[in-house]
Amino acid sequence: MPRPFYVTTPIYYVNDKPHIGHAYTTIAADLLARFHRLAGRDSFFLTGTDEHGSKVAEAAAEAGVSEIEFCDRTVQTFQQAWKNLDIANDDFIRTTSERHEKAVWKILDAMRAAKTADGRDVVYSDYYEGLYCTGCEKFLTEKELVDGLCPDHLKAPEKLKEKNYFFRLSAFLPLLKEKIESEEMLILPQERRREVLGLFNQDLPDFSLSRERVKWGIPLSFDESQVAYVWVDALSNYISAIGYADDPDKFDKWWLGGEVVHLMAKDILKFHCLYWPAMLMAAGVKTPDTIFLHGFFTVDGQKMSKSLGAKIDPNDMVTEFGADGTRYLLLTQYPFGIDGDIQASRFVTQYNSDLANALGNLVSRVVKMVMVNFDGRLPEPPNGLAGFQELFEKAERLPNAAHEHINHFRIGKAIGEAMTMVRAANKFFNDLAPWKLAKEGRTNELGGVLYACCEILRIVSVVLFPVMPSKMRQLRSVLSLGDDTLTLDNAREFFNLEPGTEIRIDEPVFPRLKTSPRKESPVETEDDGLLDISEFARADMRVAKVLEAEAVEGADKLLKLQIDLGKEKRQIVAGIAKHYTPEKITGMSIIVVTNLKPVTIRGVDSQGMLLAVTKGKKLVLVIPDGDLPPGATIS
Ligand code: ME8
Repeated sequence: MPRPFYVTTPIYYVNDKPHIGHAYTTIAADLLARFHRLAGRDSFFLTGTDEHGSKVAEAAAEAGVSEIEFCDRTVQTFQQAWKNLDIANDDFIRTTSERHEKAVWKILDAMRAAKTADGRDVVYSDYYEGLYCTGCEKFLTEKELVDGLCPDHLKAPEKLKEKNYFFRLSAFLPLLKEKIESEEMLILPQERRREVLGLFNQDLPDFSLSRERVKWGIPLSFDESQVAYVWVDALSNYISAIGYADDPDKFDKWWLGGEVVHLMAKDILKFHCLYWPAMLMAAGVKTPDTIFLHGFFTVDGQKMSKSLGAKIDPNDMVTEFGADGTRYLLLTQYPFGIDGDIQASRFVTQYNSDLANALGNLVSRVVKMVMVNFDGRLPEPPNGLAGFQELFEKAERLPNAAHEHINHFRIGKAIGEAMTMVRAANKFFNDLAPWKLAKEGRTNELGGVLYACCEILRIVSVVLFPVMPSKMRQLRSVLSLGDDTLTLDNAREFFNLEPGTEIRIDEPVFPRLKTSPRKESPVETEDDGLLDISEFARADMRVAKVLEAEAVEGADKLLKLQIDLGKEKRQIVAGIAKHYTPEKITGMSIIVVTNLKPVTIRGVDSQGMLLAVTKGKKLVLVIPDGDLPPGATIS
């Protein structure tokens, strides 16, 4: 039996409203827990809220209510947002709860009782003086300030001196480093792991476990003049919720016996990758197995920080795209683990292209043909149909391939595999033109095509269930399937649908969304393999000027180009070296597709693709007519 899977999100600050950054981590954690459950693994998914600290006290005072009233109110906005997004967390931890308070006392007691290898106390009392930003809830170093201000909050920090209890971090660093190097505690992606290992070369002073000035917090059991430092309080949520202080069996199962995975963005790397494991080591508790730090994204190029910048309310997205559409869109913008930019203006076209056209249309077309030609009963499986073997092999690989991706946190790739399968099924359907088979009375072949597509849809409905639980349940009910067969094992079987099963659809699973009145196309268009305008419009093509060009070492067809796109400069790799010398192409204006996923070709990063025409054996660049400036959009 695999180890139980325990996944957490950060607990979010209650003085902020939920935005799509919070939603991103929470949806990802939900997906992981659901996927592992599909694969037969016992899973527990925790999220919650971080409710202490001076910022919350300030916000409550501003709202004219007590701190706890303020928290009670804002916690609901998080809980409601998660409900709207169909988040199935197993527990919700609040740092103002009694069980949490007990756990904080317990871990602090354990740390206080601990001695370092050379016999010193792990926890000691001392004075701390520093520049404190109430926005960040932390002391900032001079180096971190920009023009004397906190760069995140644009406020000058206050100079504070106070008595604190300190944690002797230095005593744990060598062992902690070893754990990270040996991957006993795995930090992912590798780039973040390197970043954490780099921190060991810097000065890592002991940190405070308590605060004297902050009043809204958990008072220390051994010194009521102090409250637990908000990060010590917050980090303990990961164990307080699963019984560290009050339910040893539960704690044994999920923490000691489970695979513990913390998800978050890289903004809180140091607290999670250094302070938290060091605290656990001091308290004699196992460290987490994996810390996965996904990317930090911007919205339309703007930073989405706590108090500044653009934010998108996930509830608004749910209103527009539904819970499932929102989950799908957020998780497919860029690979999990790298930074990205979210461009909300692209959501509708992507929804229509991926969900309404590719997936939704396939369902509608296949099921309607079963209803019309086979009286709504699933026909017999195919026998020797062109392209079926190939499709079948792809489908057979899908569940394991997706599982493997999920095991390695490649969420976008797992979803991508399922969508590639959907597109392959569409192609199979189009190639075999079942509408012609129906006209010609070739019932066996027609039935075979429809059966094969229903099978693909069944497999896809399992693999995409963790992403879009309610839509995939809807799809499964079209195929008369319930939750009893909603397992990865079931998806691994082929020819699993019983001929004769009732197959019916009353309304489209993914109705097309209106783009604009002018572009609107009727619901349920037949997919004839042509792109609709909105799909084509997703390609962002621009005029670019070639600034520099050079050959790519070891690749005689490739040139590496530095291009000017008006607002930015980029590097692309193009297979035109046989047709254009670096000298000839330098200075030319060309046309580049700019919104492709970055790729690495022969070890060289390429962020875009130029347009060229094949003329016999020659390649000729497509060039703009007239003197157009770099960055001009091709529409
Ligand atoms: O830091 N891109 O809470 P928080 C991606 N209470 N993810 C984002 C994001 C963005 N632009 N913005 C926020 C705290 N997130 C502490 C945590 S845990 C013991 C205490 C997500 O409300 C991401 O998961 O500021 C990030 O780590 C988290 O929200 C920060 O949430």
